[in-house]
Amino acid sequence: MLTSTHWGVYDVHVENGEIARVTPFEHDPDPSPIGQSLLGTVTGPARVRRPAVRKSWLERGAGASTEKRGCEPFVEVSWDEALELVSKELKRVTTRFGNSSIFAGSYGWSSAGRFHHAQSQVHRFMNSIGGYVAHVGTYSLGAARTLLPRILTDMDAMRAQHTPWVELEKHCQFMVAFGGIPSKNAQVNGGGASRHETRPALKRLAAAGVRFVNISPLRHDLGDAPGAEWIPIRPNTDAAFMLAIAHTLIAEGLHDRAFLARYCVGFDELSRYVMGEHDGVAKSAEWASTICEVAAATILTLARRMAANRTVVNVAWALQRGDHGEQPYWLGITLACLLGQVGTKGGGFALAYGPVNAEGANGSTFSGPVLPQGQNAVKTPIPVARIADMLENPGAEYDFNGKRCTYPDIRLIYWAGGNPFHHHQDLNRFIGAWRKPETIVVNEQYWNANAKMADIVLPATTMLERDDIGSASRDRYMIAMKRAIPPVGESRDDYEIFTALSERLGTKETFTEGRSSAAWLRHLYDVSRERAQKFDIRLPPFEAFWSEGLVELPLPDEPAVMMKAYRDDPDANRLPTPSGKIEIFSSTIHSFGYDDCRGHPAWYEPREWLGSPLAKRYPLHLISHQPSTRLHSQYDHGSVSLASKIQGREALTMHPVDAAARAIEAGEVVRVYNDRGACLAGVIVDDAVRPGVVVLPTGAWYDPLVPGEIGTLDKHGNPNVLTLDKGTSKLTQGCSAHTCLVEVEKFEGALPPVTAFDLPQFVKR
Ligand SMILES: Nc1nc2c(c(=O)[nH]1)N[C@H]1C(S)=C(S)[C@@H](COP(=O)(O)OP(=O)(O)OC[C@H]3O[C@@H](n4cnc5c(=O)[nH]c(N)nc54)[C@H](O)[C@@H]3O)O[C@H]1N2
Ligand SMILES: Nc1nc2c(c(=O)[nH]1)N[C@H]1C(S)=C(S)[C@@H](COP(=O)(O)OP(=O)(O)OC[C@H]3O[C@@H](n4cnc5c(=O)[nH]c(N)nc54)[C@H](O)[C@@H]3O)O[C@H]1N2
Ligand SMILES: [Mo]
Repeated sequence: MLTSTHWGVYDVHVENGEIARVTPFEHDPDPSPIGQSLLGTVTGPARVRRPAVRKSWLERGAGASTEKRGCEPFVEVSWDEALELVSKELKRVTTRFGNSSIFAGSYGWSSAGRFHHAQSQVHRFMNSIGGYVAHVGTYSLGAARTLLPRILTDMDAMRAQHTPWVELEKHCQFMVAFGGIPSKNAQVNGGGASRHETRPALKRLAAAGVRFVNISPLRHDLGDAPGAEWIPIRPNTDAAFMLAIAHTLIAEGLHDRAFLARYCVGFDELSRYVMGEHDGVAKSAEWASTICEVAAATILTLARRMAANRTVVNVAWALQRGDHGEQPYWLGITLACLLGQVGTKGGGFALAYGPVNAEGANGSTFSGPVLPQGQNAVKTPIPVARIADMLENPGAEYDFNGKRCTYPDIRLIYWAGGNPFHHHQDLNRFIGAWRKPETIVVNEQYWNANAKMADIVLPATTMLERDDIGSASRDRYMIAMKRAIPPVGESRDDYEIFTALSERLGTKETFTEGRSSAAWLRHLYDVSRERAQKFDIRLPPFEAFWSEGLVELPLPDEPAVMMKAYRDDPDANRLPTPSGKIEIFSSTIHSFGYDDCRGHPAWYEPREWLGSPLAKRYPLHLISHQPSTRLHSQYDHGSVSLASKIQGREALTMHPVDAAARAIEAGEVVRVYNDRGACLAGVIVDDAVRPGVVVLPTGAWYDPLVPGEIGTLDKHGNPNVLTLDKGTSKLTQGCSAHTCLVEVEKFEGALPPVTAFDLPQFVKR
């Protein structure tokens, strides 16, 4: 039976009602091992099996002892009782405070199946009962999604144009990759990754003579491109590095004046800044070398090579997930404009190859079923990563993308398909903010911190327990995901849960439109089948698709070339910016008057970085990047993730010099700390990371020494007890996770056991 996950398609073999084996999809040239983590987890002990309610909430109702979230026992209840409690509470809150007091932005990746996509389900449900406070943007692309439409085009429109590997192989000569092209990340793709292409492609490109440069604190970020050169830049200083390349190109007359004049606005403003006419500081290679700790000669040589070759400037999403994350994105595009190769096969910019499998895949931009979410009557969404600000400051004003906005007053939170105790920064601050709402309801599959920190937990099925369709833009196969096993425990599909709640709230017809899940699946398929015709794709009828188990989508007639249409005819294909051109200077952004994001890209010191005074106390920059052994927190309790732990803790990589200076040896457990918090981690010593930088992947399930307490030690290695919770700028308010300084010391004393995967305490009423 095929199933699709965000990290690949697998054949799931069931024997005696148990998952016996998981084998890779036969058409996948480079399957991800993460699929093996389904074994033993889906039917394992960490599943939420019955509805459960936090004891004080059950006894005393909404708002009872919210400081006890995370440390109090749960009482298991029947579905009938749980649904009655939740529906009554929704009625109370909406009647008394209005729908704008419900936060159900519910950010998160959920599962790959498109109908049972939990985030879509909860949004649809909330819209059907009068709306909710939503989120805009993502943790992935917070700065980019808001910036790009102002200077280039919509992020998704741009993403769909990425020149595929097959073309780069023929035309690209030089790949300059900021943040590398980490194939650990390309294991993943939202909605599915049926054919993993990135790792084999990097090898083919290298064999075809493409030279790679990895500008990153971590050598492994281009570990799969044979012969890649490594420039170990100081984290969060890429904007300075890029400005110095611009300076070199301009000073040496290597920039393409004709391209800049025809396709861009604002070169003169940028040039004045770069040459130091504003502030008397030329943004030269010499200038950048002290900020980035990269030799000036290295920057000069790189700039000249970029001009002499057919060059792609690739900027990993990670670079905009830091304070002032707009700047390296704006500058990456600007560098490609200076080189004048935007719109050519094999040149220009990419944003980015590496984060997911889709970029570089030569696939159709068609994607299959989407559950319609309806209309939201509440018009006060927040930028997704500003949740703690919102909870702490109801009624407060903040800047966002040219507007003054006001935080709503949240009384109830409903989450399905995401894990804020995985994804949000500064978890100790967040735990305090999380105490503000009167009620927190989650639909969860596993007893992770998301479930343990809630008041009411409703057990949700996994993709192996329901029928669904897996599909993603530029992915080659659409997958019929057939139920492999019955629901575990008393778990129910999110759709069933919301149907039952709607029934109690009198909105069932609006939510279900009279369809069962089977009817929805067929309906959504039929709608997408019709839409496919616009892409010249003929999909088989539903029955044929379902019995075949998959459908292969045809390749596009012509592979995409990033920005080619614009290059070919900039008048007929004006960009959706005010000037219709690429905006190196944006008069709109300039008009907002923000001190942290002016009208042209520039260097701003991040809140904390290795060049800041804080580095005296916390001399190590923490990179909390995506984990290679799982998707975020999903399947951290699976075999693949567990095998990578050291003494049960998440592995932290540090440079031999930094380890020796602290008398730390590989395999030991350390305490990683700063003013915001502390966690334990197991140590890997490796010179693949730059001195002064430590790397601790995200996703270890939050595991407090004293549950529920603010500031307690995390025993397991969740980097978000350390990270900075600050908007990237007033313009974009994205997440700044990669901006974080820490210190590391050997952990002395008795090692507390990891309890992250244990069940909470249950008591009888
Ligand atoms: N420090 C740091 N933090 C980061 C980042 C970083 O780089 N550094 N990256 C950020 C980024 S880019 C992202 S996208 C976020 C990711 O953050 P999330 O998307 O919130 O992380 P996941 O672990 O994927 O959370 C999915 C949750 O949904 C549950 N789930 C899965 N399927 C279903 C389902 O069908 N129904 C229900 N009800 N639940 C389901 C899972 O059990 C899990 O708890 O993290 C962000 N956080
Ligand atoms: N296996 C796996 N793959 C995933 C995910 C997962 O959880 N697991 N999550 C997916 C998601 S939701 C997303 S959004 C994408 C994210 O994709 P990215 O945002 O690109 O991923 P990261 O792993 O955070 O960062 C990539 C690399 O950037 C480097 N880096 C960090 N900060 C800096 C900096 O300041 N300068 C430079 N030059 N380099 C820096 C780090 O060394 C890091 O390894 O990944 C996706 N892919
Ligand atoms: Mo993401």
